[in-house]
Amino acid sequence: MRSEFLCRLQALQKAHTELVERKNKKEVIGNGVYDRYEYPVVTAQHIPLNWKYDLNEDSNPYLMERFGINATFNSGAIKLDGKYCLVVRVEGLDRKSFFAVAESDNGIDGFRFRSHPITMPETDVPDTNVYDMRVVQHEDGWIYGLFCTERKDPGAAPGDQSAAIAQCGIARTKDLDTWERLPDLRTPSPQQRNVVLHPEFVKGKYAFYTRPQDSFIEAGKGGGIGFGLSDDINGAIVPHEEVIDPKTYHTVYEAKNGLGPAPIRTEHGWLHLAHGVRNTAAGLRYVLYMFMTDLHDLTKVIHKPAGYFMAPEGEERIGDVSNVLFANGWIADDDGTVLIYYASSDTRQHVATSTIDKLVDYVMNTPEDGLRSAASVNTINNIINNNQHLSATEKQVKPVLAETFSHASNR
Ligand code: M1P
Repeated sequence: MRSEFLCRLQALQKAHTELVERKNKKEVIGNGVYDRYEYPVVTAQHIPLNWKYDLNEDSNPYLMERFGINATFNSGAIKLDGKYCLVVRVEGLDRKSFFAVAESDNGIDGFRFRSHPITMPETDVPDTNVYDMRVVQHEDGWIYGLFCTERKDPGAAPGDQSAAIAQCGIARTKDLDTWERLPDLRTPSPQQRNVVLHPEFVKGKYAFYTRPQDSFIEAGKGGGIGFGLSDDINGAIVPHEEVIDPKTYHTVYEAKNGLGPAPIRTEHGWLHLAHGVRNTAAGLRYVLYMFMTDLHDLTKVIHKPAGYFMAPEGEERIGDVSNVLFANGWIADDDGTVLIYYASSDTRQHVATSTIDKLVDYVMNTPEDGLRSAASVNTINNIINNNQHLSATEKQVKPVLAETFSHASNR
């Protein structure tokens, strides 16, 4: 007769295998810019059983979790040796985050964690919490991981157990397994989160996108996405941060914003994905938006569609921190496909797919924010009026066969 332990183990293994091997399905129709998928790509349940359970019946007869996982989200992304790799922010029940690599053959399903989480070396000042890695293949030959390192604020009032100082940690690797930790980035700002390394040298220097910030939560006076250069990466110092994409009154990035993954070079300019935050009666709302910067002057925003690119929908709206989409990883594939790895509500990791052509079209041809209601009405009237000039045949809406949209293929 099988023991209770064995029955439970087999049930856990079956559920895990079914989850990891589940095929993902592209959602029907979409908005023409990108396609969402039915299932998240990485969840807390994807974590290998042998990370959570002591599998020895003698020491764990009830087969109970010894290290529970709360969430898997905000992943950096890179294609390496033909695999789609996510450097996932894994958060334990103990609230501490760490990094772990999950990889897949097609980028939309079948993500499996490598055998161990990343053992990230530390600087002389140990990290209390590390999270939100941006992974970039730099032209110097290294893969860099820039992430937030958080430590208790030594100046916090007695009894204040939440005041923290956030800074940008920097590490580099060739294989995502073994990492060399470099000194944290130094900038004029007392706090730094959402720092991204530009993939190319600029004027022979390392270029950083930053987020000047006064306090841990507030983005501070002025604020926005900053840009600055450093002579070196090993002991990086950005002496001057120039705000290139400011937070702006009555927009989706009026409270704060931050760059997502490293930008993608296109023939028209650098494509950027960022998150914007505004305050609501229900708390902060995080959405994703896009813009493009000049190929030669990285501080010049040349196109910026109005409003958000993606916002939380359906179950994405609910989680540990509800009403949040956050993306710090995307992969531009050789065939022009772009896999956008976005997380919802600080809980789970999703993918959406688009192409370079579609994203460039979206960024260059979507009207900009007129910053007033009257300007929005004017934009709609222009679209309606232009449609009126079309011939009757062009305007005719033909019945669409359901099958046109029903073949939910992979990518
Ligand atoms: O909870 C939403 C996000 O809040 C922070 O982002 P930001 O610094 O832009 O406010 C981060 O903690 C991020 O991890 C989190 O998803």
